[in-house]
Amino acid sequence: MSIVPTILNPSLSPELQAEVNFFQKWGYLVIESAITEQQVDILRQTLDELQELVSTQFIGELLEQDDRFLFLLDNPPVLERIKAILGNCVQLHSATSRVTEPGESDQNWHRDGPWPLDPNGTPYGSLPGQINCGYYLDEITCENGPIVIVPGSQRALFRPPEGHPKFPDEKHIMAQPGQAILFDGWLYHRGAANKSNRRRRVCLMCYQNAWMKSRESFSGPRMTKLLNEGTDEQKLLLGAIPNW
Ligand SMILES: O=C(O)CCC(=O)C(=O)O
Repeated sequence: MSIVPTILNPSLSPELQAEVNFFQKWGYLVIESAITEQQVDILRQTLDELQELVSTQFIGELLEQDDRFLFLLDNPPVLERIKAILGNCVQLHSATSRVTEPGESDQNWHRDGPWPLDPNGTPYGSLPGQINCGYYLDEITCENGPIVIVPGSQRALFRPPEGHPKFPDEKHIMAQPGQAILFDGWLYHRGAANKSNRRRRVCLMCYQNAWMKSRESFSGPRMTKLLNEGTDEQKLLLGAIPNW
């Protein structure tokens, strides 16, 4: 039997529909209680152990690194929103962690992909549907570096400016452990400088329409096992359908 969903759009409660409307307008959404305190502790512990081994700012293919990251793939509070926005045919683009050390400077404004944007899409639709989900594992403050966004910029025809000049309507999100911060990959965004004396840790799970190209191949041993033994939804998320 095919793992492709038979219905594209899930039916939404009024509350979920309101969240979708907010995301569509502003390009971001804060999900409360996306993971439990225990899960936050597990992610911190796992990431710290991993950092000891690799000591790089970014770790890619995060799900391949340790079983304790696996629950992030189809974490219900997040996946429910992702499917409400993108429809049921979704896949993972990448799973990454980023550890920003004290003294690290401001990131530049960026979009996550190079695809040009037109708010009207093409005559047939086709906006790039990619949503990143940040699980910030440390309480974010002005000191350790909020994620800075320009709400609504996901539909701007033009690319963000170079560097990190101030936008009058920029928003500094003080993410809290336990929350998940969803943002459209085409939203202008950047992490602010870490002026504190502690590391700032985030796991980033990026989802997209299942027909888009993923950055990761999901071909290591852990992902291969999930592709063989996981649920239909996990298989779809890992791109089990090799071509369309
Ligand atoms: O560090 C952050 O808050 C944002 C990370 C980010 O935008 C990225 O890794 O592309």
